[in-house]
Amino acid sequence: MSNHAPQVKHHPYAPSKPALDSAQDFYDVISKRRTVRMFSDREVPRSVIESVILAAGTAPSGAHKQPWRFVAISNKEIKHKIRAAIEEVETEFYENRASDRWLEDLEDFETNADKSYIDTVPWLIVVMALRKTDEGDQVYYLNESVGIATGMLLTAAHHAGLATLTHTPSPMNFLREVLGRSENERPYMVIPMGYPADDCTVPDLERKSIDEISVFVE
Ligand code: IYR
Repeated sequence: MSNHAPQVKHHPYAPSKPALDSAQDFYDVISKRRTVRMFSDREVPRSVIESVILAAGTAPSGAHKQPWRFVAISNKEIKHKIRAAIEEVETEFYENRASDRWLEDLEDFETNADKSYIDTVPWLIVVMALRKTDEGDQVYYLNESVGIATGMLLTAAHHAGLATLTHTPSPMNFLREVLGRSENERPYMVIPMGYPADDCTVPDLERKSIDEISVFVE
């Protein structure tokens, strides 16, 4: 197969409102995204998850190698297996590996090694970074590419009214084994995806202002 893609006419996306209105509308939507740790067991159809994954798969990637795979798990036994394995590494983290400083930084989030929400949430998406493409091609900017795709996955889920949690148990190579994936797939992030629990609470956090997060050079 030749890698040489012919050029075709680009059809730019044109929002129905002027740029400022569109930008503000989207900010209104995305600013409601919160990382949650309390999920409902309300079902989410596979078709919704497929659309969210397709959206993530539109991310740009180095040389368009699309070096990602999204493993979507709803199987209760497999989720439970993953919960048990994650709780094991997290127990080690909280008891031995984390510095006092790190634990102090986590206090606001009231996190601990109990990951029972994995049993409750309808879907667990394990994002895999591909060291090579399925055709054996070299990939480029792997972390950047998969990071962008993961951000788009979170955004697409939020847009569909679903909540997520970005979870990075460490180490997480055990996931490859539990899921029967090849050596070529490096577990990158674990993302519980579903509706928040009715009584879900989140930390009262503030986000940085435009002046703090930007510098304009005009
Ligand atoms: N991985 C652990 C700890 C943890 C670390 C960070 I940095 C967070 O923002 C949240 C949690 C856990 O999942 O509990």
